[in-house]
Amino acid sequence: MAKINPAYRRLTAGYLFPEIARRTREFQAAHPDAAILRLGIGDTTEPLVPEIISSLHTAVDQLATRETYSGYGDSEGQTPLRQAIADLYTSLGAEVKMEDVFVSDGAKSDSSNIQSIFATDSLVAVQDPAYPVYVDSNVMSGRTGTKNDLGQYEGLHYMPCTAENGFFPELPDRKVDLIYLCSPNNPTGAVATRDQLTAFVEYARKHKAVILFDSAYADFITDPGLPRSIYEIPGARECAIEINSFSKSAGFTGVRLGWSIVPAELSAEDSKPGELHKMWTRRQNTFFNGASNIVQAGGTAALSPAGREQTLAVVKFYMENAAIIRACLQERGLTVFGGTNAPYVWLKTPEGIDSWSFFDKLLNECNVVGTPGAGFGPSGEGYFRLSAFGRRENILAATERIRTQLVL
Ligand code: PGU
Repeated sequence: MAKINPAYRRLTAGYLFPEIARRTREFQAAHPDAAILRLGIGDTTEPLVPEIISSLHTAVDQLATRETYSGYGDSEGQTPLRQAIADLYTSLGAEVKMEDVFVSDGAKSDSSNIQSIFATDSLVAVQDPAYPVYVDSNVMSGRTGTKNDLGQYEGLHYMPCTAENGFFPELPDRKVDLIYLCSPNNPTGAVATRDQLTAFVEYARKHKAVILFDSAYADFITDPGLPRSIYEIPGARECAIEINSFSKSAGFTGVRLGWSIVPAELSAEDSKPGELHKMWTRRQNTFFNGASNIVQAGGTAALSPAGREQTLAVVKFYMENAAIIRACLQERGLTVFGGTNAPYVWLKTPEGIDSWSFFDKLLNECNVVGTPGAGFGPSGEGYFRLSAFGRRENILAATERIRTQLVL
């Protein structure tokens, strides 16, 4: 007799973005003439750059002849791509070796799968609000109890990120085992400073905790003084795994490619350096047959000098969108965070309006979709996220409607 995994029953709601899509569809059905503009999910809209397109074409053509055809590759990824990723870190002054790099089909899979190499009774710390995958995947893995009245899953350590602390958490006041950090942050747009990351690295080394550092938006940092990788911090190779993606920086949200860095020196309380690296290798070799060879060629091209120049120009374009959104909201007298080193603008909802009510209000009055802060955790209540990844004409139309139609 088959029995279900009871941990899934502890999830209190569907995954955030399909839920938003569902509510948007309902609204559209009720208002067929409404021209809805989507600034909800952080999904790229600009085409792939020429350098990537040409490498994808070449990789497809190579599959057309017996001489150049290739089948299964190493599940860790192709050597030229792993080397290009390691070189990217070298250019930041961070030490990452080709062997530390594990290519994947995206940061979402890695950020949820990585916990499988840690004990089920690990105490997991999460920023609140956070990318919902960190919490939901730990709930599904049985690391939590049910949700309490505060909207927190029992058994997780929530680290509030609020306007008061500049959206970067205090160090845990107790011993935790795994710490998810995301910088530039989804959803708040805040970027951790070198000192803030140093404090977490020191905490992790002292308590033998492991930091799971999601840097999916690193390329959106415009301030040269801010760290783009946890490995810019001395000692991080002993205590941190970094996860990154081609989704946002190269427009691969539909193409699918990401990576994780699991350094040889990394260790946990009960392991020697090297063991976690071996375990992740074993896990990926068993569960994953590698990212598509076509896509890996595209990723390697994205990291070539011409590829970087072209993709960073698109990143700059999205950041101009963020500036347009920020300016409009400020003009309307709203309190705005983020959007300067991250593609998300995080606004405080007007007094007395919770984040799901603001979702309805913006949809009704402006036909604009955003993401309610509460969807990212209880401390996201009273906030709202707008994505800068839209097409320019849609960003301009959405901001025009916010300027003229949003009743404040
Ligand atoms: N990590 C962070 C911090 C993210 O915000 C996202 C996407 C990912 C990882 C996913 O990266 P992939 O490499 O594409 O797997 N966040 C988007 C999309 C929502 C989702 O469910 O992934 C967002 O709107 O928050």
